[in-house]
Amino acid sequence: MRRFVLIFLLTGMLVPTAARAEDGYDLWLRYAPIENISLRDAYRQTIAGLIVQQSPATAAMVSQELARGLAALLGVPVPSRATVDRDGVLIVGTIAAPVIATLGWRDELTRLGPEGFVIRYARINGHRALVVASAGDSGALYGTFHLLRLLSTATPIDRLDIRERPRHQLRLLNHWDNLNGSIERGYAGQSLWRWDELPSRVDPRLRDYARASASLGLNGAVLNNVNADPRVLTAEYIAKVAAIADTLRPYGLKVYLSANFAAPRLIGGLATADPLDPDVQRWWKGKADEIYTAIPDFGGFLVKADSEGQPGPQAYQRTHAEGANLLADAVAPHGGIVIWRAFVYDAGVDPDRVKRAYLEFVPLDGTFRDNVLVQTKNGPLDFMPREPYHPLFGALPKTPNMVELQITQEYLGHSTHLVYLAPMWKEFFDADTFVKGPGSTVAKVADGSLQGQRRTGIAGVANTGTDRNWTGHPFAAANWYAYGRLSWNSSLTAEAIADEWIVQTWSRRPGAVKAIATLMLGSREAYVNYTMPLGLHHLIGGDHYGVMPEADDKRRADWSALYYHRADDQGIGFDRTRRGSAAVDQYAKPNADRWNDPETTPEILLLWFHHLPWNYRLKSGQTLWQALVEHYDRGAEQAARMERDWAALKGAVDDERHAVVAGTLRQQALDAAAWRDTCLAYFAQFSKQTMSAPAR
Ligand code: GCV
Repeated sequence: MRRFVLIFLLTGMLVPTAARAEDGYDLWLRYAPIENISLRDAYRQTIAGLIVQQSPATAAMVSQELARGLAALLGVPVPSRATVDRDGVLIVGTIAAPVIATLGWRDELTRLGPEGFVIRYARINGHRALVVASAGDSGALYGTFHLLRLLSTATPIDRLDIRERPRHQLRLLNHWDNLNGSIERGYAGQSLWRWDELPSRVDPRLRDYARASASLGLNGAVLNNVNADPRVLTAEYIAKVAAIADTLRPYGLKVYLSANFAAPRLIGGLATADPLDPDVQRWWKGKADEIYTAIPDFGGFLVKADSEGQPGPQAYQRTHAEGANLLADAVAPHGGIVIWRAFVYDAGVDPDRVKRAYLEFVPLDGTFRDNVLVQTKNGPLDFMPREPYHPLFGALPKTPNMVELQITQEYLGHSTHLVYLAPMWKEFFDADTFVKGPGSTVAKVADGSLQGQRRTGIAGVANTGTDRNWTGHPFAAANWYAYGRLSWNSSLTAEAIADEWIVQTWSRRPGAVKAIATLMLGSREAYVNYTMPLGLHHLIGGDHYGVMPEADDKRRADWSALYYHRADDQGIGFDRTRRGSAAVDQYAKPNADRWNDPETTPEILLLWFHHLPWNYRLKSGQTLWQALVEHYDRGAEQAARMERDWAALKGAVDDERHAVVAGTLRQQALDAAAWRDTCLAYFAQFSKQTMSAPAR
């Protein structure tokens, strides 16, 4: 009997889950049935009926999502249009809704803003109801997704009292999509927009793109590549963009466009694009009016200017601020904004590429219009697997400085390597700039709390495409997810985000969750170990994938591996101390002083800041060469272990996706070994030392 009871407890509590073919399309919105019967029953009692009260377009989205999610999670459809005549009704609405208005939450909801929300219980007509309420439609939608996430992650909800608001106002995806359907640095198929079919047909898939983005609280998408084709600003394309905007709008997503600075010349028939020329100013105003007529809530323009061949104001001896202000004045009457990228590295500015953006932008602080944000990559070079934070963070106190992260894995193994990026982004957000004393983290610069910027934002270069699973590698979806969650709240931990994503995407079984989380959380450091140990960077060629320490690009020195590693008989690394390029002095003290001295520089960034002899002694007592060998070895071993650990998960997750990931991990292990062997053989020419690590 006792035995029977035990078996019942272990198995009888679980609802058998129906086998389903998994192709990754559903992302983290799989809504797999809750296996634990008592939890499922508690959910069913708490949410036995629905009332949704907000403006019609978003109400439809909320109702559809709840119908879909609840039916799948709870195993029964939940009736909508309920009335509060018993316990167990879920109410979703804005303060304008009659049922919410009676609750006395107006001030609190107003303080949380139209994107914030509360989720808590209320007594209505003497009955206990669960309420998701917001000052705005978007907030009610985000609250709905938040609640569905709690259910999906099997979180008890009997005592909820949640208050949320986003940390950054703009939470954008930047799509580097070209008008011919290709995606620059995209590794998951073609552009989702299918420009050719627009505006007459909008791919229904765009609704799922919008759902997934909205489920994370993202609120905008820049549709086209920053290397911008000016034709996107023609009437033909504005109509296409308007069709996308109509589809994304109910999900709280605004559309933005990358603008080519020379558009007045290239498509406007003017002889110049000089920002101080009245005809040019008129042209941009007219263009903005035209866009806003078609898309009244158009977000604004993103501009890459005077960078990598893109046109900009400097051709007319004007500054970046003069260029940005030209477009800002054009969109200002419509409430639009301009996002001006700080990714510039004109070789004439300084011999060290990582210093150039700071040198150009710091003198311009305070000269941009109110509706301009500067957008700065997390590091001063270009999305390397590890960089120190960009010195512009904290150095533009009078300018909103928007963060640009790269979700697509341009320098992190494309869609072949499993690399979970949240630990890298957390390292960035948690870095202390010291600009206002200890605790002046990048996170506080970015969310405006340190320096009081009125506008804030964060952008992620998207990794989505037409691949059935959206992101190519099934685990690359975790990076879209993590980006969205951090853009909402940069204080979430990489661990918590991984757990949430795994539970919603793969399995709720604790053993599987732990094993997958371990694999994910170690993956970024593994990638760093086999591609850029101790801060050594850019050992790549043009495809930004394969190992190429000998790369010597004749077009530009700063596209060459040789420019960065500087290996010779004496040693290796880039001297950015005061005896070298003095890049350290772009950082506030004490970072500048610490990083000026190899003894006080964190080892993870040693060769970023220093050129050191091969026999330089690290704190461990190892020589620099020995440490390099050990890191390369460790990285290759970590990649091999990831493959083994994933193999052990066979049967714990669905076979379809398991097989896909197993295939990519095989390649990753091979690549990691190639990185180790190639780099060590190459550097051994200079160090004249053996590759003395075990097992090779
Ligand atoms: C869109 C790097 C990439 C380019 C990209 C550029 C940028 O250089 O390799 O593909 O161009 O960054 O961010 O503008």
